[in-house]
Amino acid sequence: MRKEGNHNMKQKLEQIKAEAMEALGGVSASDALEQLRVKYLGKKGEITAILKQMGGLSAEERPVIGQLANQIRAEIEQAIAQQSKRLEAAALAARLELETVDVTIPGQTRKIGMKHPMYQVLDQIKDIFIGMGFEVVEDREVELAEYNFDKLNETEGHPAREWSDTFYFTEDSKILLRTQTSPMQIHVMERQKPPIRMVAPGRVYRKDEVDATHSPMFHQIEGMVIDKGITMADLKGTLSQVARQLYGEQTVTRFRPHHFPFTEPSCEMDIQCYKCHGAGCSTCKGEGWIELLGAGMVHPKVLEGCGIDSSVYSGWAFGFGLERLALAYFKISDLRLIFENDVRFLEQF
Ligand code: 2U9
Repeated sequence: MRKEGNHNMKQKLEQIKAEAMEALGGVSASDALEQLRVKYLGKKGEITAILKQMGGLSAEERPVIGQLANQIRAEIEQAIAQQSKRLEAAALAARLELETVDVTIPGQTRKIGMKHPMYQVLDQIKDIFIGMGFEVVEDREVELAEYNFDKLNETEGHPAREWSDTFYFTEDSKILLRTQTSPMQIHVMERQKPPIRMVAPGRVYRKDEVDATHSPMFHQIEGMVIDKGITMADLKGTLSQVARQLYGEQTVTRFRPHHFPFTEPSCEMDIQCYKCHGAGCSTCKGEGWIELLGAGMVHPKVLEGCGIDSSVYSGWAFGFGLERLALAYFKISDLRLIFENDVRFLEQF
């Protein structure tokens, strides 16, 4: 009976070992491994159950079975430890695979915006004037006709005041979208005593159909100097210097007589073509000269209308369209490109 018990227990232990080893080989998760450890080696486990039965064995048999049981426990423990290591290594390999970064894949480039070409030109012009001590002024786009026309010596009957030319807000034609930036100079003269040195950039509106050279909204920049003893020589000297800073030191300027209601005398300033130096080419359309801006001595009536004594003070003013200047500066052929904001166009500047 005892012999049989001994034999049975040995067999049972070998069977446990074989079963445990097989089960361990198939384990693929650490919690399943822990379950097997409890099943075979735990307090209520199969080996412990065998050891508990050893009381029924003889004094000679007990150490034999005990030794065998301990040996098998040790073998299972070792197998569990090995399997645990294998599982950890497999988990690490899987994580490395999952989290691999391919440093050879080209990075995602971020599109960085840039300043609109017209505003690049405007910034340059503002910087030039700021460098000469001018103040940059901005003001309202909805104006009184009085400030947009009357105070600029554009009285009733002036063609620019036609309903077909101007965006009016009211039937009585008293409120409108400014057609020029000039009312900003009127506002400055009304609130500030000379000396005045200012530039006034901004949007202006006219009832024009859109085409390659027209838009119902465009930008102007105007400027004005008022002080004692200001003459046409100041106008010519300052504007020629601006042209040289914008187009290069070698730039040659010329002034032609013109007419504006708000200046007397009035003129237009051309620069000699920077490409052909006066010979005539495609840039200057064979002229040798490129028209840049209009200017003149502020009309005494305009000064007086703002409460400035024209026998004491005089001044000069200039104005030009920013889009037109930017088109020429960057050799852009169509005004509409300036407003469409197609990035393929904008990226080129
Ligand atoms: C005041 C007094 C004088 C501003 C000036 C021009 C000449 C001029 C236009 C040309 C084409 C602008 O883009 S455009 O429509 N302007 O040529 N502007 S002198 O003279 C002023 C302005 C305000 C009080």
